[in-house]
Amino acid sequence: MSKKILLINPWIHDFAAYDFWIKPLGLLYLGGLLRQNGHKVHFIDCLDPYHPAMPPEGHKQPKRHSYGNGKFFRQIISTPDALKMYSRNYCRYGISPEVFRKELKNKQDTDIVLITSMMTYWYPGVFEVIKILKDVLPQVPIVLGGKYATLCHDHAVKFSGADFIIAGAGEKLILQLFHKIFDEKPLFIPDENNLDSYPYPAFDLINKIDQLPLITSRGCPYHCSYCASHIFNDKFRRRDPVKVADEIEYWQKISGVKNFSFYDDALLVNPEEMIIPLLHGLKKRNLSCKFHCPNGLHLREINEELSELLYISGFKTIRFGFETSDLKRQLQTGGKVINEELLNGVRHLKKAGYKTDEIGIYLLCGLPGQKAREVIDSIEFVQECGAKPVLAEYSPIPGTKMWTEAVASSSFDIQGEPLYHNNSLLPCRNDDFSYTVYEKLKMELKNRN
Ligand code: B12
Ligand code: SF4
Repeated sequence: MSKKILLINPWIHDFAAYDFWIKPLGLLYLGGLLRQNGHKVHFIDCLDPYHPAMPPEGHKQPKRHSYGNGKFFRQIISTPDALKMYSRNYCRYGISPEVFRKELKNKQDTDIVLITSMMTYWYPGVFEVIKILKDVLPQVPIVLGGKYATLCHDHAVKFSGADFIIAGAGEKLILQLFHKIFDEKPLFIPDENNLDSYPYPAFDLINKIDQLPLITSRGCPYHCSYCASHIFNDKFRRRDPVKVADEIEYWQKISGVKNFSFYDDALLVNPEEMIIPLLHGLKKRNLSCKFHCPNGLHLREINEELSELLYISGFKTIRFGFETSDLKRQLQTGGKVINEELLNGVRHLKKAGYKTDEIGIYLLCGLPGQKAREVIDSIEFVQECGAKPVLAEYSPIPGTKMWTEAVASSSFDIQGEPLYHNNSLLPCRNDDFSYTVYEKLKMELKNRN
């Protein structure tokens, strides 16, 4: 029998948060699948920057940009005890709890709630949602999944208050859970080896679509020691580029959306398998799109042809994962890129028309044992190549190869308290690469731009 399902994208609690094309893609994929199985799906997005009941009187609307990124609503809240040593404001990003409660009160006939979770250190926003749910809809079972629920599974089981906690890709597991709780045999089970058998995400549930996330693959062929990609997907699987183009065309036709963000771990790898046919396909369909890649792209694949194709196809925000110019560390951490590839890549991108400021190069800083000199050299190398360095503070992740080293090097209890995974704390900083050095570098980069 058809069930009423409520999907919830929880608040972010943090010192800072910016909507860098953030959408709960995994949760909305599950929404699409459950709908295909005959259920009714509703959605509350605690991060909705356009919620009609917001902002409360006297407060401002968050500033948004035409590409679909921008600020969230924000309220200062009390800092958790573990972070009290910081004097910075700690905030709840998203709609107010009053507005959330009101929405819940209108959903008394809900049979089950599904909550997603993103960064491990954002769990307090998830817990607040669960606490309110237990108050307003006390009889309704709560299922928690997503990044935090997977990477800090034991912590979530112990402290979240959710009734069911699911680790990893949710498609198969949520159908199994429905069978267990409601004795519901699935009407439709997608083929995990064929990503195109997954129904489209339930994007129509988004209040106002200003951009949509896309994913053309799951997983990554590399295994970098600081990255959790393999924990979510042990194999690299891709969609058919024609089916991806169909999906882009579909969403553009029904919602008019022009801005899309790619969430892939390895969008450009083997370009002839995906990005080249995809972009040629879109060109034939005469679609006018703008693409944004806030998650790092691979530099190895960037040649003259691909650079031109990205430029003329409307890739407006391009960021690349370079991480460090130190060859030894490049090889030790997974070998996804070497210096020569950055140099050549930037040359091709510039020739295609991109300007220095448009080519963002992520540099990981605050890695266990990393010296300030390595970060400074990396910044200088990126600048010499003619691109823009973007510092990405290392967030230690349980289950990754680097985790043991991170635990040993951090002065924070990162094993016991996920709040200390927060990249903005620089959890694995040391006396040489200290917070002061980091702030100085960050300021210098800001002043240059
Ligand atoms: C896209 C992305 C981003 C986007 C935003 C995405 C978003 N939705 O918010 C951007 C670029 C902004 C971003 C930023 C950062 N990110 Co990021 N990001 C990702 C990425 C590549 C993909 C996430 C995704 O949507 N995947 C696609 C969907 C389909 O998968 P999914 O969300 O996992 O959903 C599935 C399951 O989890 C599950 N599921 C999900 N919800 C639910 C709910 C229920 C009820 C159930 C049953 C199941 C379930 O089923 C889904 C379908 O299979 C992941 C890496 C990865 N491979 O997952 C890193 C990742 C999440 N990011 C990470 C990091 C480190 C960062 C940064 C800190 C990087 C930095 N140093 O600057 C910043 C932090 C941002 C900030 N502080 O504001 C880490 C996590 C760190 C942590 N401690 O939690 C990850 C894991 C990458 C890594 N290094 O290993 N990121
Ligand atoms: S290439 Fe990127 S996504 Fe793949 S394992 Fe390395 S850091 Fe993770």
